[in-house]
Amino acid sequence: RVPDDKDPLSTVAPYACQRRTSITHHNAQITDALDILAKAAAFQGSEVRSLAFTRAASVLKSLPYKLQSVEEAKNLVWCGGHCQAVIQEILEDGVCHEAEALMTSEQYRCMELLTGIYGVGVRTAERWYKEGVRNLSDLENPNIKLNSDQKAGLAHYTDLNQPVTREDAERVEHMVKDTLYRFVPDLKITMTGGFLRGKQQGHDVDFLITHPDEEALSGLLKKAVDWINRQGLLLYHTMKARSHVHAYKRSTHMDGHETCYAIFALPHPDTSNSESEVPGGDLTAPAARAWRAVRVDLVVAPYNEYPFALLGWTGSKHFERELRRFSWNEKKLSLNSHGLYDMEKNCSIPATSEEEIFSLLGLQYVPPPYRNA
Ligand code: 8DG
Ligand code: MN
Ligand code: MN
Repeated sequence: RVPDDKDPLSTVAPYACQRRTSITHHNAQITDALDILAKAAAFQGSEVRSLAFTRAASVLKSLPYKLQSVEEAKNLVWCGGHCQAVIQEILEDGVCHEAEALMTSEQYRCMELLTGIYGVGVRTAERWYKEGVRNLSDLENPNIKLNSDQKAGLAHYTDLNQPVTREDAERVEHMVKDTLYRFVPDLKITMTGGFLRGKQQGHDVDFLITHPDEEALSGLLKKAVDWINRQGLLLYHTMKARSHVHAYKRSTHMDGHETCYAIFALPHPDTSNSESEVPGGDLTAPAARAWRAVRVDLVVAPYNEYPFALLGWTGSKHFERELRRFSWNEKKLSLNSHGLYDMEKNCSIPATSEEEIFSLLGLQYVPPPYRNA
């Protein structure tokens, strides 16, 4: 069926980066179920099926009204038969039995538990599941080898699975800025990720750091991390050095920016004093401690790559994926967190703001609060 201008449904564009998607929307019950189906498919290693559910959920998150019948969904992009069945079931019964069954299945429960450990991805979790791991205590088995990320993730499991509130994030921001400005007072520091999109809570706090003078950035992360460590507030970190990323690496969200993936001990607001001791793990009951563990990502980008890094680190992950897919499929341009490349002319296209990048792609600017695809 050919969409026409009067059809409100025809306004749903096929790429998430062509749509506005707020945090709150009108079809949460349906998208919650689709998000579970997407996650379960990913847990089963079916990336393609997972993406299909994610796309359907994303379309419904951008709808400006509540779906009243499954008929209305038949005109929507990415809402195929399976998605329509989910919609119908929820509209009729108020629940999606498939999602309910998946969520209570042992595999889903274990995969959720294990991928909740910092440093554990789907593949590792799946291997452990096949080896019989069902609980965190099963990881004490000497046959299970944990890398250092995973050991830290396990040591701080409870705290890291406790949502980071906006108040927490603001206190982390204070700590990060206070530290970084000691070394370079006129740095540009932006909190990115979910909090920039207006989320009230997140799983970590992301920061992007830049300065027009490249010299000001050199060695900065190491100095900052050393300082935080001397305050007794660094629980764990790994540094990723700056690396060259090829323009054709557009299919991944990994980039070559210098990055510190850290776990900070964030002192509680009322108890923060320089004497608060930071032990090695979070085995003490959270209430008895004067701090909580928080995951923090610190990213350093050269000034000319800053708009691309900002666009790349603001998310959501699905919005990013769709931006790259749109750039490549519709414009034959390769977009990543370093720049925009014309592969045919073999040249990079500079930009000084996010607005300019959208405009170069022929897209309407989408402000961060509408990137919750
Ligand atoms: P949350 O933490 O509140 O749960 O949500 P989020 O802030 O949206 O998720 P995130 O996992 O912190 O990721 C934020 C954005 O950063 C997301 O769009 C993906 C992107 N991102 C990573 N790792 C990397 C990376 O190594 N390189 C690049 N370019 N982007 C990355 O998460
Ligand atoms: Mn984040
Ligand atoms: Mn992050």
